[in-house]
Formats: sequence, structure tokens, C-alpha cells
Amino acid sequence: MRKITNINQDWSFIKDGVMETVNLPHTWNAIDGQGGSDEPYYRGRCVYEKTLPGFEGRTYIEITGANTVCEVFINGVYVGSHENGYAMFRFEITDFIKPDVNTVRIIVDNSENEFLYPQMADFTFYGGIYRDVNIISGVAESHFALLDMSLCGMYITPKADGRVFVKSFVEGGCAGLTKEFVITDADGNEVAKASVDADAEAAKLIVDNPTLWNGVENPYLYTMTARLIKDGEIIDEVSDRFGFREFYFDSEKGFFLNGKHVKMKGVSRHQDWEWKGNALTIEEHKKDIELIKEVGANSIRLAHYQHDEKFYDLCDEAGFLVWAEIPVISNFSKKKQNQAKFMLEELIRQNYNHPSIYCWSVANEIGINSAASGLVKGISELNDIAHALDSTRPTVTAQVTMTSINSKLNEIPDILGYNHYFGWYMQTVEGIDKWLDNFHEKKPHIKLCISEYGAEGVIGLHTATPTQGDYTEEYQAYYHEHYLKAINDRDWLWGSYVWNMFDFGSAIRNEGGVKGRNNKGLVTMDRKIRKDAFYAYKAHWSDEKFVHIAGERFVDRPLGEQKIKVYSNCDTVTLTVNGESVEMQGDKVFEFDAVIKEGENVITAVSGDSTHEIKVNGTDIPNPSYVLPDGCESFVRNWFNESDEINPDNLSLDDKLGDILFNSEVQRLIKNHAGVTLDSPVLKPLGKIPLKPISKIASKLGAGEIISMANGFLQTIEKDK
Ligand code: ADA
Repeated sequence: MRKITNINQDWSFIKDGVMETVNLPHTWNAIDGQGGSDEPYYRGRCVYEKTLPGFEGRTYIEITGANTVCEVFINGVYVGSHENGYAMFRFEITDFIKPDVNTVRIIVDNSENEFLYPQMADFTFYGGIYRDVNIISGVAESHFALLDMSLCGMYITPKADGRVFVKSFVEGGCAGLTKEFVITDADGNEVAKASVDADAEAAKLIVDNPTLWNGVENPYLYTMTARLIKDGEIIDEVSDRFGFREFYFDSEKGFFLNGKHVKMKGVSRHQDWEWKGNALTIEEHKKDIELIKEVGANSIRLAHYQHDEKFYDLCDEAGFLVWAEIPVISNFSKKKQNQAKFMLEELIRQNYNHPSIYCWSVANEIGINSAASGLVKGISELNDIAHALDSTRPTVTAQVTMTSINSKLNEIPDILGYNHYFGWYMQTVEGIDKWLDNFHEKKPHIKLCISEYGAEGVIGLHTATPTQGDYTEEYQAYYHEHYLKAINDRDWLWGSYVWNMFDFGSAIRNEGGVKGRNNKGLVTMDRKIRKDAFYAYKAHWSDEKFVHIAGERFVDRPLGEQKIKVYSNCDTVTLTVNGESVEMQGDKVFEFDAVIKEGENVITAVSGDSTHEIKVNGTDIPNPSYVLPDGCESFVRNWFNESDEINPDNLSLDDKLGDILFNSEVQRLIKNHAGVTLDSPVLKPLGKIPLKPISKIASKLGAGEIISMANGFLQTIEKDK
């Protein structure tokens, strides 16, 4: 019978010729990958080495996550390599190991690579063996498939009426063998059984009156155990959990789970933690689940790649509806298409049995380069592969905001998401309402969600007058209050995903006074601080009664009349400021008028058993540390802009090329990014070239999205006075 031995402990790790002993999970970018170093984060080849004893029977090495390219050697002999930094893979090593002592050497490489995704994305590509490594030994000559990319060699398809179709595959020959399947309920009682010849791929079982897996309300799980039997003896056994459920999407009415309308109240999650990078243990995964439960979400977008198998398991148990995806992101290239197909196949085969997963996403913001050769064909191909591997789940893509609503890309997947940052990178928050209504009017047949939206909230930055682009917690909270309303007001929208539940590492960033991170999380990267926006969601989504006074970290406040905001899911809140109490009836967001006096002010909010107290300091010298450091003010810029209105004070394609090139801010950016100064007299004649006619022709030739993108970017830069 197969035996699984974890070999996470005591690896020799060699980087740049220097050796240290490490335990897995491990990454070499835990510090430099998230702003902890002045050097660019290390992208290269490192070596992990370990001594192993001999093993009985057929033996496999199982690596559950190593980023990005991984090569395995046993006793100096090459065994195989794998090119997907986010999935589990195995190699059979029976013929490579000796009975007594063996050396396993694993080379991992996260260098840039034009053939692999992701290479251009807003997150750090942490290198290392960052998930578990196991040895599976004692495997019988004939056994459930270990090398078909799947987790356990069986694919379980339950129907809500109790029928269960199971496909399973045997490696090593089927002659004279039978397969037995047993389903047990959550209490371990046997509820169905079937036997077939081992070469029969399919088997059918029936569970009478199954309890449905019903999302967060009742995430009920069954277990399927499959046994391979020879002469009455079990020679191999595997098991996996599954759940009975059915669902559908309607472009007018939204999403239905087991016949009941459920709005997907979603958050996105990246898999890294502060100073740990992507090298997480089960404890960190559990903490993330706990926080997502606390905020009251019922759905998670696991962006932008395959997450740890254990995390999907936890989602099954918690009842979250999960959007699963591959890192086909930002920059389509035909060169990467083979790897994209491979990653999609691994994602689906390894996670097919999870009831939590409701869709397979084949691309994120792939329209950024809408002119990329073969883009539509490439995405259609991925879409077809997902359908061929799984006919029970819809496909989805997350479009970048500037992808035209008429784009062919929108007609490829079964359901659709759009990432929008109105009110952060562009326009104002009201832009989301306008865009959604226009989209639904023009494309009523498309089943749409907002797959991303968010604003930066740096916990050290505060203001009594929140404004777009100020990076304060207060603006972040205001932004999310608006989006919550926009989402709740539209029943046809099947769901939405906050970008992001947690701050995450993004080595390319340096903004808001924070290096190497994206600060759009509702919770900080160490999972210790819930920002105010977290409580805006909790008030709307959670049933757990609470009161929360916003601005706990906004300690030094201006004197005199001020607004005090309280988030709560109670109907009535009493606020006491320096002994004076006011009771207010309200809905989620309660805004009180208060007078802040010089020195300490004690502010308490109470509703029923819930209470929250903060202390603030009234001062006429606002604390300068709440303000963005010099030079950060103009950073919020993205290429995402759909507005047709041109602000004449800022640059646009209506200007001459020379006015753009020689603008002081453009010069600064070129210097920063390319390290060169554009002051050659040879460039002077460019100053006369008007861009308007050129951009008109380009638009007519089908480059409209690029033109609008360029315009959007230029509009973020002020003209020289
Ligand atoms: C994109 C992208 C995300 C994210 C976001 C942002 O929409 O899909 O990965 O980082 O931008 O914060 O700007």
C-alpha cells in the first residue's frame, strides 16, 4: 500500500555559492520580494539538496509547489523538470534510488523567461520550493494514476439528485483487478458502494437524499474512497472529498446555488504573507480563511494562479465559492501558449473534485496588449480546453477596464469579469455606476461581475478630508462604501471581488511611501490590522454584531467640529464623545457630528453588547507623518482610462510630440525608468509633429484601445506652465 512521507525538513539550500540549512516551505525572496531590500529582488537559479534513505516498492517524489522552473536529480541523475510555479507535480524515482542512501537535488529557477507566465504582473514571483515535498513509496505495481496530473487519479462528478459519476485511471496494468468505490457521509457512515473492473474508466453510484453542499450556509462534504483489489486484497487506496450542488448564472438575475439566489460577496487573495513570501504553513492558510469568514464574504477569487491544494480544501470546508485561475496575465504571447495550456490542465485536473470551485478563469487583463498577435485565438483555445476537461463549470476571464465592451474577448468565456478602478487610477468613483449601466444596456446577454476594484489604504496615512490618490485609509474606506452601494443596487450583477483582501508583495511598486507592496488590502500583509474598509464590508456582509469607530490610527486630529464615522450592522448606535452621548438609527455607516477638544478625547460607540472605544488627540498642528512623503504625490497613474473628456491642463494626444517628450514630468519618468536624459538637439524637430491626425488614423486602423490607453496615461501628467 502506498505510504506518504513528508520530507520538508533539513535541506541544504545553495544560493550564489553560499550554503545554509532550511526547512520547507521556503522562498529566497521573503525579504527582497516585498520591499525589504534596496537591491532588485533575486531572480535566478538556486539549489536544494537532501539525503534520503531507501524506499520500498514503486516510489515517487511529489513537489506541491516550486517557482518557477524546477529540475529534479536523484544521485546526480536527471529525473525530470516542470515549468509551472504554482501546481503540484510528481516524478517516479523507483529506478533512480538505491536501497540505502540517496541524494535528491532540486534546482529551482525564477529568472525571467519569455516562454513562461507570469512575467509581467503586479505581484512578486517569489522563487523557491515554497510548498510541501513528499515521497510516495510502497506503491503497488498497479495503482491509481499518479502521473496524470491529477491529485488522486479520480475525477468525481456529483449531481444534486444524488447520482455520482466517478472516472478513475489505473497505471501499471488492470488485468484481473477490480475497483471498489465507497461513499461515506460527514459522520463516516457508508452511503453508497459500487464495483467495476479495473479497466472500466467510469462508475456510477447513487446517494439517496444527499445533503447538498450549500456554500457558507452548509458546506456539507462527502468522501469517496477508491480501492484497487487483487484476489480479494486491497493493493491501493485513494480518497477525496466532494459535495453535491448545482448552480447557474442568469444575465438578468445573477447567480443561483441549489435553486436559491446568492450574490457573490467576494474578496481576492494572493498567497503571500509579510516576510514569509509565498512559503506558508497550514496555520497561515487557516488565518486567511478566518479573516475572510469574519468579513462576511461568501466567495474568493484565488488570484492570479493556482493556490495551495490545502487552501482549496479549506474553502470546501468553509463553503466559499471559489474562482480559480491560471497566471495568463497582462501580456499575451504565442510563445507562452504551450505553457498556458499545460497550466490550465494542471489546475483543472488537480482541483476537479473541489465543490468550492465554480469556475475556471483562463486569463486576467489579457487585453492590455489588445494588438498582440493571436490573442483572440489563443484565449479561445484555452477556453475550449477548460470545457473539454470539465463540462460542469463555466469559464471566465477578468478583463482590463479599457477592453472595449464590444471586444471579441468578451464573447469567449461563459461568464465575464471586468477589473475597474474608477475613483483610483482614473475618473471618480461614480464612473463605476455609469460604466455598469452602459454595459448592461449594450450587452444584456453577458453574465457579468466586477472581478477587481480597490484603492490603496496605507495604515500610516490619514486625513479629515479624504481625496482620490491620497493613499489614506479614509479615502480607501470612502471608495469601498461607494462600490458596495453600486454593487448592491444592481441585482443583475452576479458578484464582485474586492482587490484585495490582504496587502501583498509587488516588487515593482514604490508608492504611498511603501516600497515593494500593493496596499489595496482590507487587512495588512502581516494579517494583524483590519483597516477601516474591512469594517465597511463587515457591516454589509456579516451577521456577527459589532460596532467600529473609523480612524483608530488617525490619532492627531484637527480641533473643533468633526465627523466621526462608525461602521456597524446594528440598527442603533450610541456615540459618546468626552462624556456626551448621541444615539443614532442608521444603516451600516453612521456619521456623527462631534467636537474635538485640545488634548485627549475619549470616543466610545455602543450598540447592545458591542462596544468600541478609541482615544484621539486634538491638536492644531496636524501630524506631518500622516502625509505622503515628498515625491509620492503624483504616483497614482495607470494606463487604464476610458474618459473621452480631455483636461486641457494636462497632456494628451492632442499635443505635439515635442511638448510631450520635453515635458518636465515626462523627462523625469524617462530618466527614472530608462536612465537616460532626452536633451539631444537631434530630437528638436520632433517638437513640431502634431499627434492628433496620427492617433485618428491609428484609431481607424483598429488601435483605438491603445490610443485611449495612451491618452489616459498622458492625462495624468500636468502640462508645464
Ligand atoms: C490589475 C491587476 C492586479 C492588481 C491591480 C492593481 O488590475 O489585475 O493584479 O495588482 O491591477 O492593484 O493595480
